[in-house]
Amino acid sequence: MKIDEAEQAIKKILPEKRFVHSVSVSETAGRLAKKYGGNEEKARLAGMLHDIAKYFSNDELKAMILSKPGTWHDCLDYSDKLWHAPAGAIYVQEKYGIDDSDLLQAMIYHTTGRKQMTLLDKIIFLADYIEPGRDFPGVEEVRKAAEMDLDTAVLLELQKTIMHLLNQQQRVYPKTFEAYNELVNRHANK
Ligand code: DGI
Ligand code: FE
Ligand code: FE
Repeated sequence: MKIDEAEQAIKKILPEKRFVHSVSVSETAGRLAKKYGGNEEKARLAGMLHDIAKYFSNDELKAMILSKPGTWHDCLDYSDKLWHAPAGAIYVQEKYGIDDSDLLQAMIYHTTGRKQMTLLDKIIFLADYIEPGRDFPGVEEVRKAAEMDLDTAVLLELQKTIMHLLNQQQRVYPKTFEAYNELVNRHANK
């Protein structure tokens, strides 16, 4: 699928605000890929598509997630805000025949992160958080980190997300902790 086609597709599916966010994540992801030696085209495509399932109903999301075997099924036991990520990957695979597993994985884990994140996982995870339209406490710190070092920025984002969830007394998906723990270790050993 070409980026223009993806843009046209999400324009039909998503409300204006989410469409603008997706285009912005796509651009930010392309920029990060260029900076950190990733595949720019793939990063832009993954960014464009990452939230494609954001407005499907919970029943639809659940059915899509269960339609394929996968280690992400456990997200159904956590916040329903997590569900659009794996469901989106399943949707683009079925609907557009996208079979690039690197791209699909980056979509699946764009909300939570995971252990052993690939370069593309990190780029999409970060681009989603720091795209210029985002405005929440702490985002500027992560933006600055993203200009210096990718892992430092991803770690900071994980830390802020976990703290936010704890402050709201919400559950934290274990893969988010796993991603955080792994990066903290790597950091300490630097
Ligand atoms: O889809 P977006 O709004 O662009 O961004 P997202 O996919 O990162 O956001 C989904 C929301 O999920 C975000 O507000 C944080 C929330 N969330 C709920 N439980 C968890 C969680 N995020 C993580 N990383 N881990 C959780 O367990
Ligand atoms: Fe999302
Ligand atoms: Fe997003």
